[in-house]
Amino acid sequence: MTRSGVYTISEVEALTGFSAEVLRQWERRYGFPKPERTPGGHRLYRAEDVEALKVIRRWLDEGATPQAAIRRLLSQEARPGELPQELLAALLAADLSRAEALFRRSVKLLGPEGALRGVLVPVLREVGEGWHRGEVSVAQEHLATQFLRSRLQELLDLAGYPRGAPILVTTPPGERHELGAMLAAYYLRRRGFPALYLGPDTPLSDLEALARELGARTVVLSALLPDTLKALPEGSLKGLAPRVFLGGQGADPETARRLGATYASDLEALPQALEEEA
Ligand code: B12
Repeated sequence: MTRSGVYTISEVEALTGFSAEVLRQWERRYGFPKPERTPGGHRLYRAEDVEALKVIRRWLDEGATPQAAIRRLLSQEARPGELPQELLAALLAADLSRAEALFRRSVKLLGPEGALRGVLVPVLREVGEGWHRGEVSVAQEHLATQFLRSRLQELLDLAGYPRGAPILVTTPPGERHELGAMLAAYYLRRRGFPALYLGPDTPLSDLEALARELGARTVVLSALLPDTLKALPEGSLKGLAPRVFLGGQGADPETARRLGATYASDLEALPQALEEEA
């Protein structure tokens, strides 16, 4: 196994007995199994794919055709439109194996970015809003956020780490909402930028020192709470690195300007903004 829970095609061959040729053919014909790709284009399979292939093997041994077995496997799973709702229900019921299967299916059907945008972020918002309204307990919120955070971290790890001077990604001091920063790091990595996610709530003096030490030319900050930004003195983001981008629902162009950063309006446009500023 290359990394935790991730397998190369030859490892999947060894574990399931299906040849690489068969695996690629099924992927083309049936869209299953649908591995992630490394930036170099190599297939990376998940533990769930290996488990599903073992189930398929059993059904083939019992006389099913590959097409029928794969159809049967896929039909047992939730439909795309139901995924956020089903995942939310699984998380609130603390059924993590179902939650895991639903998230995998989201990635399979929608691709990693589609699953993040269309499933992970809406579910996270719903859980958090439920918590803010007092309908979801602190324990349920923690479990769900932790689960979703780990899935995002996993995708971030799978996206690989391109070479070059790192781009430091974090949240401003006092800001504990970290999923926006993790998403920003993910979008950058997927597009070949060496984004390094530091975790949330980094003191500005430490951030500046680290940027200098690592030769980072860019810092990206995600802010959800406008008040944490209001508390910062004028120009306080300016010296962190040659280029500092500020985004997230707590940020706006005026505040970014006051603090000495460039406002980034959305994640899709962030990689382009970085290239333009370079
Ligand atoms: C989950 C959550 C939490 C979790 C966070 C867990 C974690 N590890 O991150 C917990 C429970 C800990 C929490 C705590 C609090 N929360 Co809260 N939380 C949320 C919730 C539900 C979702 C936030 C989230 O992670 N979203 C996922 C991100 C990815 O989505 P997003 O923010 O929409 O991001 C999009 C864009 O903004 C953009 N983006 C984000 N970052 C960046 C960066 C760049 C560079 C770019 C280009 C774009 C970009 O892209 C994203 C995708 O479209 C929001 C509700 C909401 N409506 O957002 C409240 C919310 C943010 N929380 C809020 C509050 C008040 C708090 C607390 C103060 C509550 C309290 N009394 O303790 C604390 C503060 C903690 C702190 N000091 O930071 C308020 C903020 C209100 C405000 N405007 O000030 C909100 C809006 C809830 C509400 N309706 O009142 N929260």
